[in-house]
Amino acid sequence: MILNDYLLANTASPALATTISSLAEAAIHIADLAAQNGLPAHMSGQMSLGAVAGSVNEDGDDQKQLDILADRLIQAALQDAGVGYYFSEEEAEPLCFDEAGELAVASDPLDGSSNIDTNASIGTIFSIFPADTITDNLPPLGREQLAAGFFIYGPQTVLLLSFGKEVAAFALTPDKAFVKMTWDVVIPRQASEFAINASNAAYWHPKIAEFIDDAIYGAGKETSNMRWIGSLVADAYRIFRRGGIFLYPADSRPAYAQGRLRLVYEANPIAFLIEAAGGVASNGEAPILDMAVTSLHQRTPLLFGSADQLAPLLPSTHSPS
Ligand code: AFP
Repeated sequence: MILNDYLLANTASPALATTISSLAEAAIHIADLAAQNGLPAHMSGQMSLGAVAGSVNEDGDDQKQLDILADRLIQAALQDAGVGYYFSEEEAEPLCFDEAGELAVASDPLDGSSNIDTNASIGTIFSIFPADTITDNLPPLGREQLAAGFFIYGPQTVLLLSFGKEVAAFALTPDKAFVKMTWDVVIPRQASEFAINASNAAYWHPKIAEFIDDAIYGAGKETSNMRWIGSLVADAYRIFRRGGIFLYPADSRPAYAQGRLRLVYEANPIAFLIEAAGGVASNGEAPILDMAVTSLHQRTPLLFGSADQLAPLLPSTHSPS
């Protein structure tokens, strides 16, 4: 089944189907650009896409050439689709394309951009919600998303998409069609792989430190394995494929009091997918999808993946259904 047929069969909203289809077209261009990174300019027309563009985003992150190009491609796609509002990690303020547009999109146009020049998998994360749920220029609770997904640009370009009930995976074929994969996207409740940036160990709060110590030295040491790619979409994709957990917790550094990842552009769409696949996604106290959005670029601690494996780090009230 190709993506557009899946969209027709799984959403009653033509606007939602058109928006996702337009994002897919933009993703094909972004994948092509990433694949040309570092080629002589006369071949690709682009300088090194991992090069710092000389600007910073609202979070103070250096913007790479591909960050900016991806943001522009996403903007053009959403305008073509008639989307009303666009919230981008790369834009200080929301953009209004059409006050009458029924949908709004939040996106991290190029997640993992510090990996562009290392040829590690990178991606585009998106969240779609009704434009009339925007309050004080802010998106609604993550639980009110109509759809969410991400494209991962790696050995394969794959779209993981959910409308809330299941997660569907689509691989990009050589003739540039997104075709549904024969993969039942379900996260096992128990697994033994964990993903965390261990270079931050000196700053972890005791609960995290004890949990990781147990995985390395304690009862879990025989089976545990660790992976950290440093690209959220790549670490998340592995968890969708074989389970495990991802931890980017708050730590004792002032700049990381709320972790590193952004609620609107990263945590909410990822959490929407994770819950639809039977996993859990938490800030350590409560479900990500129930977190109030208080500022556009707010950060949140982000723990997600296999429910039973993550349970020791979550309040019992947050035990997955
Ligand atoms: P970049 O987009 O700056 O590469 O950041 C990637 C990211 O937002 C997310 O994709 C990773 O999981 C996380 O940051 C990696 O953070 P550390 O570099 O602190 O490990």
